[in-house]
Amino acid sequence: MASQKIAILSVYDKTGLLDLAKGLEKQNVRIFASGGTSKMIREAGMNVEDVSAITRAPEMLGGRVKTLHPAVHGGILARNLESDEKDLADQNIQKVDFVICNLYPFKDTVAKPNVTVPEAVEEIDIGGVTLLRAAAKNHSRVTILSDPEDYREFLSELEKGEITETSRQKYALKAFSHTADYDSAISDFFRKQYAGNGVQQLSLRYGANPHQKPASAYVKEGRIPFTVLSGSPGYINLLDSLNAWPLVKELKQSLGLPAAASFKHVSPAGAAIGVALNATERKVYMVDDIEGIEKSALAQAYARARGADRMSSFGDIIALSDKVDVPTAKIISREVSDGMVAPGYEPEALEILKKKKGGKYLVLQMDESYEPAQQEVRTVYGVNLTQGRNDVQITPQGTFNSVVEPKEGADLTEQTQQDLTVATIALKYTQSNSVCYAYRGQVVGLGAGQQSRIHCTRLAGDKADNWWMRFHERSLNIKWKKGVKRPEKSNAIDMLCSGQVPPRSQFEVEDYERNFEEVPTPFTPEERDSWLSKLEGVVVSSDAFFPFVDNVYRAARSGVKYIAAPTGSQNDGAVFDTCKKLNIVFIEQSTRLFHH
Ligand code: 93A
Repeated sequence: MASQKIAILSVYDKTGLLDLAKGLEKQNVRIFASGGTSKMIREAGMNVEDVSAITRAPEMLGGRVKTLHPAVHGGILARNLESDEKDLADQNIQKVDFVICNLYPFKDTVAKPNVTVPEAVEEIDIGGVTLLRAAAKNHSRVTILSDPEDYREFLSELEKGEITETSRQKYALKAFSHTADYDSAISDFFRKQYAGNGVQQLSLRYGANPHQKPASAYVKEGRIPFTVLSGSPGYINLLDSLNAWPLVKELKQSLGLPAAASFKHVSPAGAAIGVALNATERKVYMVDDIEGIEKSALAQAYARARGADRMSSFGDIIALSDKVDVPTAKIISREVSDGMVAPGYEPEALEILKKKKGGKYLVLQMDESYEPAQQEVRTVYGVNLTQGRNDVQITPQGTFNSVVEPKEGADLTEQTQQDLTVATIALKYTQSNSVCYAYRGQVVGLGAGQQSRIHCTRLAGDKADNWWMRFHERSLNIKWKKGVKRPEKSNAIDMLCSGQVPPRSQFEVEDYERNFEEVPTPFTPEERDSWLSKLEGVVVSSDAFFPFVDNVYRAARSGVKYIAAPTGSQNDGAVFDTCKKLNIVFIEQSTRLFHH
């Protein structure tokens, strides 16, 4: 006759326990159980022995040691090996076949308001986790049940004789997941208690919206890679900062010049490297009065990044690749902005920034040496999604040397490769679909987050056009009323340059016209066309292939002479032919760069 099977039961949640015990008893399984579990079974009139009958030691330390004993774990962990059998025989230990265990309610306890560390500590299950792990480890022989939902299925299999290998595997996986989840709840609790705010975790006021509470940022190991020097970051501030920082870091690495980005809603409004500004650019970007700007490549990079689309940059998060100097801080100090991230700050620059927004301006210092983990994880609607990080490097020569059209004699200058690099690195951190126009080391038009590619190409192209209309003499020589603020100026210039004038309603007219000493004449379609035709040498990059030739037509309207995009569309041939007809160089950029 086969030897009697043995089960160890130790459950906090006693749901279904008596039915399970009844089923085990019916199958002639010998039941051992820890204190409370055995009491419940015994009081229901069934046969049960205390675990102490195996350990020959009483439960002690007020229950902290119940099942932690070699007699228990030897019986669970033993394999069907001669040497293991001998060890068990020498110690007079019997093999355990089934372990049924669920853990102290640590999560529920710490979810209670004002829970103390001692209260939480008492709910850290040690013996139960050990039972689960030991039995799950030895699942080739032992069955581990950690979920009362599984009792019924287990019993019906047992009635038929054996627990199948597939079931044992399934239960083992469940047990391992249970302990992993349990441990992460414990480390989560202690991270909040002991790591100190801002070290390994940071409490946030709320998530994407004020009703999304609680919210925090944390890393599982080590330190958060930034320090809060001023203000307190919000959830979206961090989404922006943690996308904007790698963008400027990579621009600097690839192009060797200081770089800047201006982010809003997790896409760049602008991004640029520190190419020297000419006098007109300084005026258009509203930085012509900044002392020392010509000596600071970083300040010029930010002036360009902010200058691309001043409307979209309103309330931005700024990322800078280099230590922030005074000219850069001065530009930032008078713009409407939410916060910034940079690897360092000159003391005087930091003083200027700390005064912004009545001391509430967010200033983050990034740890330059920080390298994120290779694997990214996020949760969407309760489901974890993981992927390898997008660590592809975009470099001028490495990425943009494969000219598809024209077949011969394409003129790919260093400037072109540089601008393509700026556009493409910007796309790498832009919500898809995305298309970017760049010129002289900066983004001049970016279309983000559109479901249709042509809409990205149009949006970005229209932005590039507006940007270029700002260089028109009429825009440059606007006579402002005294006291008109910078955002109001940006708004009025945008109205004029994007063809929104003359305004329609009387209210709108009044609102618009009160900005000017002398109201500028709206641009006629002919004036627009004539000025736009003067823009040349713009580059375009796309985060994925162009499915239709309309994208090429649209790009060509904004002075585009170079397009870089992945290939693979059924329409590739037509796209190349259209480029050829319009005298546009098509460069294959072989990596798709969707970003979400
Ligand atoms: O405090 S413990 O970590 N020490 C132990 O040795 C131990 N063994 C099982 N808690 C221990 N358990 C847990 O006790 C089980 O995980 C289960 O949640 C609970 C069942 O206790 P009782 O049978 O006394 O109700």
